[in-house]
Amino acid sequence: MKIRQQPGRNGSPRLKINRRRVVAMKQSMLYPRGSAARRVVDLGGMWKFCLDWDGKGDTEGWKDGIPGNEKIPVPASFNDFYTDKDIREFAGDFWYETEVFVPGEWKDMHVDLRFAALTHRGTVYANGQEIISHEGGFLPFSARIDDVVRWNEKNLVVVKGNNELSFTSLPAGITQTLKSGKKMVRPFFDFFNYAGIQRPVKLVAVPKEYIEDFTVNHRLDGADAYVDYQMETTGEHPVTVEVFDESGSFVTKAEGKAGTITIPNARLWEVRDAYLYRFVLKIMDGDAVLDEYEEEIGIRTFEIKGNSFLLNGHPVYLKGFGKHEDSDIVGRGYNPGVIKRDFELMKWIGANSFRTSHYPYSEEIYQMADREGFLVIDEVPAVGFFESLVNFVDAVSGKSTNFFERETVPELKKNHLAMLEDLIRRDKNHACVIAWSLFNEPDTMSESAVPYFADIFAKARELDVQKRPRTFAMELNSSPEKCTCYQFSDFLCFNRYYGWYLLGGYEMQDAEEAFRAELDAWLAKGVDCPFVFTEYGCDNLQGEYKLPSVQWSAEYELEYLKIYERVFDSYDCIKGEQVWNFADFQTVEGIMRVNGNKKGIFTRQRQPKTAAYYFKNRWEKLPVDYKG
Ligand code: CKX
Repeated sequence: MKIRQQPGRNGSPRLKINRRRVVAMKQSMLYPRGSAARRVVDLGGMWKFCLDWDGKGDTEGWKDGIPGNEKIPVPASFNDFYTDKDIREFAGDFWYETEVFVPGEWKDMHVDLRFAALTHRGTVYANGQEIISHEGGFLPFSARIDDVVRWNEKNLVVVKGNNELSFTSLPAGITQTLKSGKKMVRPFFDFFNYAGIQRPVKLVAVPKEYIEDFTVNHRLDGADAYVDYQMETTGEHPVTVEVFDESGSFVTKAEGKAGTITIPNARLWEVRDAYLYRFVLKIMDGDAVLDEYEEEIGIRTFEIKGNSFLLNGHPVYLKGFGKHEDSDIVGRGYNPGVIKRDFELMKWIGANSFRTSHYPYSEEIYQMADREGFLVIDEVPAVGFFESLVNFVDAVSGKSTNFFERETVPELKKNHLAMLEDLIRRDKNHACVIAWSLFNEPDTMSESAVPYFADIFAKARELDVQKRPRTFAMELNSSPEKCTCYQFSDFLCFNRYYGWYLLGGYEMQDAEEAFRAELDAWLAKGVDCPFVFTEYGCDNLQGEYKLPSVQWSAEYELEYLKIYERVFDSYDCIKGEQVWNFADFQTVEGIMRVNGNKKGIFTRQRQPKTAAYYFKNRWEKLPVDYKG
C-alpha cells in the first residue's frame, strides 16, 4: 500500500511547540480510571493516517481533515507496518485522524483527550481548533476539549505528530536532508527512532470539581506504617481517603487534603512478594460524592546506607536487565501481550529488577512491576547527550564531544526539566520505582557538564516527596580520572563492556584485569555508595556456536559473563547486575548491528538464547539480600 506523496525539496518546517499551555494547566498525571464519578473510553483502533512529505499539512488545513483513506492501528509505531523503506525511515510531520462520539450525558463534566504518549511531539486539534501542543514522546498529556466539543455528536480529532531529532530533543540526535530531498534522522543513541501514537489514547470525563493529584510517602515504626499523603483538587469541598486491603476489607479512613494515615500491622511491599492496598479518594458534598478515584499502592521504604540498598530496612541486591519497549511489527507501540510475556520471562530467570532504559515506559508496565514486586530504576529520555553518529564508536574513545557547551543547551535543559517533572508527577507513587536515572551515558568529560547536572539533580530531589536515590548511567568515558559529574549520584551506575567494545576477541584475556583496575580506581577516590552495573553484555547472534569461541558466538558470551561474575562476586560495593539487554532490539542499520542490537538474553520474539540458562542458574541461587 502506498501512502507516500512526492517528497519536497526542503522538507517540512519543524513543528512549533507551545509548551506554555501545557505547563500553565499543570496537568493531572493520574492514570485514567473510571469510577462512579468519572468516565473513560478507550479510543484504540484504526485511525486515518498520512505522512506529510511536503510539509503542506498546515497550509492545506489538514486540521479539518487529512487527505486519503489510509488507516493504521493506534496505539503503535507507524514504521514497521509498511514494505516501503521511505515510510519506515520517514522524518517529519505525520498526521492522524479519528471521530469521537461524546455522550450528551457528560455535559456537566470536563472532557479530555488523554494521550499516554505521542512520539516525539505533536499538536491536537478538535473540530478544527488547536487544543494543545506537547514536546516529548514518552509521557502523557491531556487535551481539554470542553470549549469545542459537540455534545451527543461525533467530534473530529486530528493529531499532527513529528519525529525529528535535534540537539534540543530528548532523546537527542540530528535530522538531515539527503541530496534526494528526503529527510532522515541520525540518532545519537542505539535504538530505532520509532514514532507515532505509540500508547493508548483515552477520552476521559471528570466532574467539574475533581481530584488532580495524590502523593504518598511512607514511614515505618515497628509493625506499623505511616502514610503521609497529600491530595490536590480543583475545589474546596472536603475530601476523604479510605484504605482497603487486598481482600477488600476496610482498613482505615482519613479526612482532609493532607495528613497521615496509620496502618497498624501493615503488610509491606517486598521484592517479588508484593502487597498492594487500595486507596479510595473522594470529594464529598455532604453525603454526595462529587469525585472518586482509586489507586493501588504498595507500602515500603527505600534508602541507601553506606554501600547498601535497604528496602524496608533490609538489604537488597538487584538482578535483572536494561530493557526496551520494542517488538515486531508494532515497534515501540504499547503491546500488553509482550508486557505480560516479559514479566513471565523475568520471573522464570530469577530477576527482580530492571531499568526503563532509555525513556519512561508505559504506565501499565509500572503497574505490573508493582503487582509482581520488581524494583525499577526509572529513566528520563535524556539519552544521546554524547555526539556519536555511528552507534557507539566514539563511546570508548576517551574524547569529549563538549556536548554541554552548545548554544542549544538552555533549550535542551528546559525540555529535560519539564520531562523530569512530568515523570516524577506520573510515577511518584509506584512502590516499584526505587530510583531516578537522570541521564544515560552523557558526555561528562568536560567541566561544562557540571552546572547542567547540578540543576537536574537538584530538581529531582526537590520534586520527589519520597527523596528516592538519583543516579545516571555512565559509559566508559566517564572514568574515575575524567568524569566530572559522578559526585551528583546517590549510587553509581556503570555501563561497561570490557571484553566487547574494549579488549574484545583474543584480547579478552586482559579484560578482567582492566575491569578490576577501574573499580579499584573508583574505590581509591573514597566513593562509598552502592555500585550497580546497569549495562554489560555482548552481542550474540542466535544460533551461532563456535569452539574455540569467537565474538558473536554463545561460547564467547559465556566466557565474557564468567569474567563479570567473578568481578561482581568479589567487590562488596557492587549491589546490582542488570545485563544489557533483556531482548534483541531494533536499531538503525549499520556496520555495528546485524538488523538490530543482538545483546538480548532473549530473542526479539521472547525466546531464550543460550545465556538465559546461565542467568537462570546464577540468579536463582543469589538471595535477595546477597552481600547484605
Ligand atoms: N549503551 C558503550 C547504551 C545502549 C546501547 C549499548 C550497546 C551501549 C554501549 C555503550 O543503548 O545499546 O552498544 O549495546
